[in-house]
Amino acid sequence: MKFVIVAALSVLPALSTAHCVAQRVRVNGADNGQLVGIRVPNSNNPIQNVNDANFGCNFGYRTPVSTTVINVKAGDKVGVQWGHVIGGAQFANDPDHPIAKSHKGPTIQYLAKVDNAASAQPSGLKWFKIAEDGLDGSGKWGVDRMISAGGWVDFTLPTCLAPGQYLLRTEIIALHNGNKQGQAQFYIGCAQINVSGSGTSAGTTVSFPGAYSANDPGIFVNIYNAQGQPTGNPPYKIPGPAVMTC
Ligand SMILES: *[C@@H]1O[C@H](CO)[C@@H](O)[C@H](O)[C@H]1NC(C)=O
Ligand SMILES: [Cu+2]
Repeated sequence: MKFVIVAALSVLPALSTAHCVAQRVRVNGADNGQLVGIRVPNSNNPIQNVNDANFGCNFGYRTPVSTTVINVKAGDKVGVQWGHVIGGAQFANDPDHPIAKSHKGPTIQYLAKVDNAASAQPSGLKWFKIAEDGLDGSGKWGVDRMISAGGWVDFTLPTCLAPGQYLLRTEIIALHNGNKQGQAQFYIGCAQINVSGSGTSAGTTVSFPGAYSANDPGIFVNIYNAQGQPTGNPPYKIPGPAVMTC
């Protein structure tokens, strides 16, 4: 019987440790450098409990935490780079870099207005969504596009975004085990930005933790089609509020 149990465990989806961590920010293609202007956890482990107190900006940061606040303009193209570990691939053709291909799911970006992005505490903030990339009609996920782009997820800051300092909450939800409640994997990082411009707008705000539920249709979801391919069962509903519009 012991053998049977071991065999059963071994058929759980592999690569459960092939996690990732957000670690760089670029603005209109200009890379600010590793660990600059972003709070980067020491561990690449996901959070799985949507009610975790650290669901805003993760926890256990690599020290010293960057005190840089990255200057951006409303309308700029901002990118965050993810990697399996800090520093990139561990060897040529590292299959777990920037994340294991199994980890299909959406990439999502939120902002919260703060007085000082370098020192702001993430709990109790009001977050609004500015970008998201889920499942497209060809069965490709935001994570597939992130992998194709070498770990980068680029998005455009709304042109009407009010100026000021913000925490940028960047998120990947890996859904390879999403058919089991509580097994979706949330990868979260927070960058520190200072937006200039003449906009006056924000989006509908939510709290983290609070905005997601373990049984949201975009979290507790089987992404495998009848052939067992991770191409989703469209339409896929990305969790959280609607993306801010101008
Ligand atoms: C934020 O941007 C404004 C406008 O460009 C600038 O005056 C201010 O000094 C910046 N603040 C920080 C902390 O960089
Ligand atoms: Cu993982």
